[in-house]
Amino acid sequence: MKAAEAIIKCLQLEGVNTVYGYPGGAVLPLYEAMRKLDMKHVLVRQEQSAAHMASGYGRVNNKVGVCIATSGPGATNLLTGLATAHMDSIPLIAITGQVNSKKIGTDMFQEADVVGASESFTKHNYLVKNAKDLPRIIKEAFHIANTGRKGPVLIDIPKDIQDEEIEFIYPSEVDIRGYKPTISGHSKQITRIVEQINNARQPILCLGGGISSSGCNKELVEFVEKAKMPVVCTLMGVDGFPNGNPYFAGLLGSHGYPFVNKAMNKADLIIVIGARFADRSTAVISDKNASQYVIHIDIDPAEIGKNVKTHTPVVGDAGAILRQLNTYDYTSEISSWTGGIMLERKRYMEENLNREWDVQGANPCKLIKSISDKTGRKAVVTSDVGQNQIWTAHYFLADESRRYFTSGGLGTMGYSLPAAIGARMAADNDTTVTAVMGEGGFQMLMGELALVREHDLDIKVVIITNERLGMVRELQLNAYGNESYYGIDIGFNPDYMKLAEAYNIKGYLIEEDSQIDEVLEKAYETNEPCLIQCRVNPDFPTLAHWRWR
Ligand SMILES: Cc1ncc(C[n+]2csc(CCOP(=O)(O)OP(=O)(O)O)c2C)c(N)n1
Repeated sequence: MKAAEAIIKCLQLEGVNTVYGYPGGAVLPLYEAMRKLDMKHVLVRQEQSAAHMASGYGRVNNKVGVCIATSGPGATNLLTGLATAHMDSIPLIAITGQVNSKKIGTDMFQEADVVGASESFTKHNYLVKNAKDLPRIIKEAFHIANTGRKGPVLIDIPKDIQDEEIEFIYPSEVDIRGYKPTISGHSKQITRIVEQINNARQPILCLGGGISSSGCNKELVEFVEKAKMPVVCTLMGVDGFPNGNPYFAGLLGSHGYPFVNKAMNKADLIIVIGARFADRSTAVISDKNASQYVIHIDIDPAEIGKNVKTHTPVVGDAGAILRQLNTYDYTSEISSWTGGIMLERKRYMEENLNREWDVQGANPCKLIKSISDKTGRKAVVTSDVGQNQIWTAHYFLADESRRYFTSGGLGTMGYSLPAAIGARMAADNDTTVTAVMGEGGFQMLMGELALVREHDLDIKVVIITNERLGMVRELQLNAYGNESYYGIDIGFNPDYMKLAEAYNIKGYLIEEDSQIDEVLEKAYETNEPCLIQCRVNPDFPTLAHWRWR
């Protein structure tokens, strides 16, 4: 069998039925193999989107999405998408074509050292030198991408190698020397955690994306209901724990709730699970009290203690460790601490939603809260980067895991629409998919709107427009004072209603709060895609609460 056919066969044996890609000369044999072997190919409009779509596709059901690009510019376009997935530990497989193996290093047409370039953006990468290694490499790639700390794996395959004939044998097992992720927590560390919880007066549990990645939401709820401690989350952990649960306090960090950051300062015990605990989560937590005890649980030992001093490091899978913790009883008396934080949450949410802003136009917080109320439990929301991301993280209530997708670590504008397309293709029909973004992020990869109609995807595309790069404007205001704006005006916006029409999807415009419910009613009553533009005043802030300190 041709090596190219063997590659597609391997993907099929891994359960892959859709790949996101863009063809070119260096992947011609692969495309011919896809045609022959009936692999569904989704033609994206820019390779970066292929990686974001594979990410959204994989995130809904805990699968591994696959993206494909040709050599040179195709592969370099893919890199931002890979870096985005890498920062957020999202498993995916990227296959790139490469120039003929004998020509590598000659600066041949469309040659780029993508293995070198992607080194720091992938969990692992391969340059295939021998066609007969391909089945083993693909088996390994899936294993590496989806185990331990998950992440993208790139396989760069010269065109002549794709054309070779090989005997097809797909290995049933993988054995990679030096790669054996630790799953269970060390028993002594587990008993230390239990002791610490029982001695704590003001504990907090902080969740990151590792919870969804491990698929341990049930174990987590059981643990929290036993230990009765308040739960906070990073941006990647928003959908790790039911947002309606009485122990859920919400988002921490630079864009989090002020009462959560205050509680983090006061806590005598912080247990971090499946989070990098990086600057966006910790930078605003000032005057950490000296007696604060930190336990950091993560599958990647390199993350533990990297940013914050850790007293008890625990390496392992979040689910396995929670199962261990659930075998104990918890006796600490913390109900007034937990109750106090929950009361603050209630007050904060009510105050913010009912607050009269002294700016005209639609209130983006109300818009997102209404989308959340309207779509109920089986909803996936993707958000882009900027103010829209923060409004969504605050007011979209995720009740189940794998519901809120955003680019947390790299903060890649343009993520939302392609991720929603991938998510829509993988989600079941009961799940609504909504993509929220600003006009800056939308215009970065807006060509993908074509796929919404082309594939008849029921996605509600929500663009919150303020004729500015809103988040940067707000940062400039906070850093340099009033009216010190520069380089953030979007001097021309297309007519979004006509744009929707051009793509043959329905367009709705929201200009004030009173239109929100009516538009959402129409948008969600059918299974048809639509584009909703919500005009927001550029003075509407996300970061006002930074000044709480
Ligand atoms: C690819 C990329 N370029 C630049 C940035 C820096 N950046 C962060 S937020 C932001 C503004 C986003 O504006 P818009 O998409 O209109 O959303 P808004 O903040 O108004 O909701 C920019 C430019 C980024 N995160 N990603």
